[in-house]
Amino acid sequence: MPKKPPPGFGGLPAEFRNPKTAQIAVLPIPYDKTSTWQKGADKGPATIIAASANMELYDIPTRSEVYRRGIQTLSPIRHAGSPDKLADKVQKATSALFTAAKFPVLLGGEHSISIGAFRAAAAKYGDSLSILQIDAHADTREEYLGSKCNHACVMARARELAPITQVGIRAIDAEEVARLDPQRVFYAHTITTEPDNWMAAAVDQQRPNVYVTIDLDGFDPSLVPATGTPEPGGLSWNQVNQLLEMLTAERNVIGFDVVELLPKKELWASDFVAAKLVYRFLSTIFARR
Ligand SMILES: [Mn+2]
Repeated sequence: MPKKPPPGFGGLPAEFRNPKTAQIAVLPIPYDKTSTWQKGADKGPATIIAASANMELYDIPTRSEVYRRGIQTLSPIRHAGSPDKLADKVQKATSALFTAAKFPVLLGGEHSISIGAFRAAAAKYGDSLSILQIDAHADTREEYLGSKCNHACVMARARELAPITQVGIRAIDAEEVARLDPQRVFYAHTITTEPDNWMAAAVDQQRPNVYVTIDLDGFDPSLVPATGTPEPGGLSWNQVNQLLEMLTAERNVIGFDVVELLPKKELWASDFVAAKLVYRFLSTIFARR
């Protein structure tokens, strides 16, 4: 029998996933209720965690081993009801992590899982908070299919709490365009044709504390094809990493989520991109602490 990797993100030995000492907490939220095209995002968290057991734990750019800070993996939030009720549960769980001084990493699930985390972050950081989104879709519909917490409304809920910055956007409804702040949207087509000064502009407009929400469809589908609503013309691995490095150098990142992986067995590279993204971002953040 092949040896089974230890449970939890990173496949870490017990001493590095000890809940008593871990500085980082991974919260899986296998929720897929409001997605409108392909289903299966509820398989995302377990798939990312399984892929993460195959990563090298030394991060080359930061020359660090962030797992030594301790990464605990919490029991998943399992919820089959409305996204509105889910937001309450996620808010409570995220607030508890802030109170325990643990750095929260939420794994979706579809994008509606982020709403509770935005609320917890806003409750803790108030006017010093901004929210940075990487995504193909603006997700700024006021209401969709009868809910204000549908995945298509996530960033409309976010901007009620804090200023938002949207990066990689390339799918939007005309009604959403009319209501957004053009200074705070970095469309994918401008990112890919202009030099990298867009990154400094995106970072400059952040408040001191930043929550980051990463929808994996923000990447180009040639890199991450396993999402429910793929859109061509997305960001590259290096662009996303550069942006997150610049952000981390200039601002305090207080938590993040990675959402919308829709695992397909034959597209396993997507699973690994998601796992490595989580680990790289953690390495970047904690190398400065
Ligand atoms: Mn999204």
